[in-house]
Amino acid sequence: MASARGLLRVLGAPLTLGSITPSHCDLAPKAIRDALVSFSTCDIMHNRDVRELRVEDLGDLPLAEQSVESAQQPIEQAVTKALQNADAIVLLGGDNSITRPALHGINSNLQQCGLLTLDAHFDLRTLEGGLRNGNPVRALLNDGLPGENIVQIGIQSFANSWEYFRVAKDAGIHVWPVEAVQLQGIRRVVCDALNELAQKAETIYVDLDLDVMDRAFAPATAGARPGGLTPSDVREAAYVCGAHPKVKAMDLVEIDPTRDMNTITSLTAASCLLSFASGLLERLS
Ligand SMILES: [Mn+2]
Repeated sequence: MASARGLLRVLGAPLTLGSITPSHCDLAPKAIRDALVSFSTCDIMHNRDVRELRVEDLGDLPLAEQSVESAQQPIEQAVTKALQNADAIVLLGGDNSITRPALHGINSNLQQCGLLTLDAHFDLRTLEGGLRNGNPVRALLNDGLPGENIVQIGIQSFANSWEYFRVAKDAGIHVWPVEAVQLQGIRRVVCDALNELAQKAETIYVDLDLDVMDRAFAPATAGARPGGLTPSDVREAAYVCGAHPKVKAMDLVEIDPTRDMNTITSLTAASCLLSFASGLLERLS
């Protein structure tokens, strides 16, 4: 469309060697892009065609063979560059170890950053064994991101240890167990979380780990458990995040397409990208 407005950049970050359970998350950017073909651009709910938004796909960073440590600087720099003149970016992971460098890339002052995670897990494992997909939030706390600037939505009972729950509480992280999200409704919880973060931060990073979904909907992730969110929940969350003026980046992580069934997980990730784009149009309107 000639009249396309705004700018959303899409960047693939196929890092996979951070996975505690060996994964093929390096194949996810292609799987998500392929899944997009199964959708139209017509948002019925919001009476909007997402082709009204200008979108640039920057392709993939060459990360598939990289260690998490060696990938830090390339991801951070690429995110900073991708955000220039853009309203927001969506990162196609890769495993969850991309979140730390990507957040650094949106704002070099961590005091000014907010982090919203949609994830079944705290990702607060210790840093002793190096950077992994199980410890990006711990690493960011260690880097100086204030715990009060973090909200974690969809944390699953019986999927996290007391030790990490205590780390979250001691750091002042606002935790939304998945049961509480289901009682309150995803829209209200995400809106409240973004408004809470916006009071403390200039820029907000959204980490969408697809394992926040029920295992029935996220077979491509190693970490999903029964009792998680639905595809409509994460799609709605992505829309609300796209619409919020302080959200600069959202990642879609932890998809291993070789484990997927009937492409359900990749399809859901692709629909989250479309919903984020539609939300961004609402932001720009
Ligand atoms: Mn995670």
